Amino acid sequence: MFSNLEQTFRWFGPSDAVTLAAIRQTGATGIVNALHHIPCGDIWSLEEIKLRDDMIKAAGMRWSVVESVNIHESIKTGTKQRDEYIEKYIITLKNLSEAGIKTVCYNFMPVLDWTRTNIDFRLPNNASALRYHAPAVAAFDLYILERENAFNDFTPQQQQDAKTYLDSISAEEKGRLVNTVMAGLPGTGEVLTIDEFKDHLKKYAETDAKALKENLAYFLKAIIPDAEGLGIKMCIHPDDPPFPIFGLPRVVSTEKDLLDVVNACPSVSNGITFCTGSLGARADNDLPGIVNRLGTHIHFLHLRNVQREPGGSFYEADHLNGSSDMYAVMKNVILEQKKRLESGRDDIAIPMRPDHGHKLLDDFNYSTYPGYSIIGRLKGLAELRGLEMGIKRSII
Ligand code: DNO
Repeated sequence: MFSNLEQTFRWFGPSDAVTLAAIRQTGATGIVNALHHIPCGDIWSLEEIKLRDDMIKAAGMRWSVVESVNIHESIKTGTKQRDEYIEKYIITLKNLSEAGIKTVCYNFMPVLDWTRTNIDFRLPNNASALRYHAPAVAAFDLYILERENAFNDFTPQQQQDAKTYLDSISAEEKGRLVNTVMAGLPGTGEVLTIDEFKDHLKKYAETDAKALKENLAYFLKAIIPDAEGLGIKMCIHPDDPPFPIFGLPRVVSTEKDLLDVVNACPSVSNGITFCTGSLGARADNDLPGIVNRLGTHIHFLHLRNVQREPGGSFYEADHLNGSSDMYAVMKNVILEQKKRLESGRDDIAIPMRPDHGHKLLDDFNYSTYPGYSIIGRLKGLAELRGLEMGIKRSII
């Protein structure tokens, strides 16, 4: 029998209402963390990294994965300053490596990280989930942001649904929608104003999907040789949702996109964060098949489930239920571990985390980052580790 997946849990740092002591009780042994207080693009000093690492060690766990060292917008849009930011990025990687932290997650989504329209969507049992409601996004785009040419991106039916949705919500709900959509990077309390968002959009006027993909390849070619030398495994996180929104391109949404990423600079250091929740929002993403075909590049697993709804909407379901077949995904992950063992690789214990969780029970008494409640995630982790054990014992 080979080693299990490494059970990890995301922690947002000392300001997180979920403490390291609480996380330890979930059974997780690894922490997924970032220095969220350092502005995107700035170097993470060795001192700051060590300070954080010491906190995690003192709590009896290890800092397994950095999620994320975010990519400066100039790298995504390919401006003149990008080389300067790439140099800084590499210094951060050097410092992380020196501190012994070797798995680094990042994403290449323009301007916004993940996007939801409702962070308190009640399920029949009154648990609270996150939801992406396509008519709400369209309403925001067409009638609140009033983006130029936005009407071209929606069918007459979608425009009508957006209007109906907008007319049905109160002023307060409208304010909540704006705040939810404009929430910036996870781990920060930052919310963009509409004007700031419009300024960001302008910067993408010249950057279509083709250019964004080229800029990603440029970034990879620049950093991967250093990452490889440092023993760092980079793992790109897919787009969430995995399709373009607000006229912004998205280039890490499908299996083909992931293949383009790994082929842009072949190296063990150029890998993937396999996020079932992000990729699973598209019915045409064959999740178990992706693990089967691209498993060798997977350095980090985000396991959660979405329930797809008609018209591109979805909400976050229980970890084992929803539109994606978590059994089939887990089975192929275990088969990937077996392949690694047989080929002499030593990265069998792929770090995985229960991605997001519902708000349940006592979770309502804490203010946590949307999706990052403790009990909801503990439930997800417990289910996933049981699934892993059951499958492993029956097939190995
Ligand atoms: C959401 C997360 C994402 C993820 C980044 C990775 O909960 O999965 O925010 O951390 O996109 O860079």
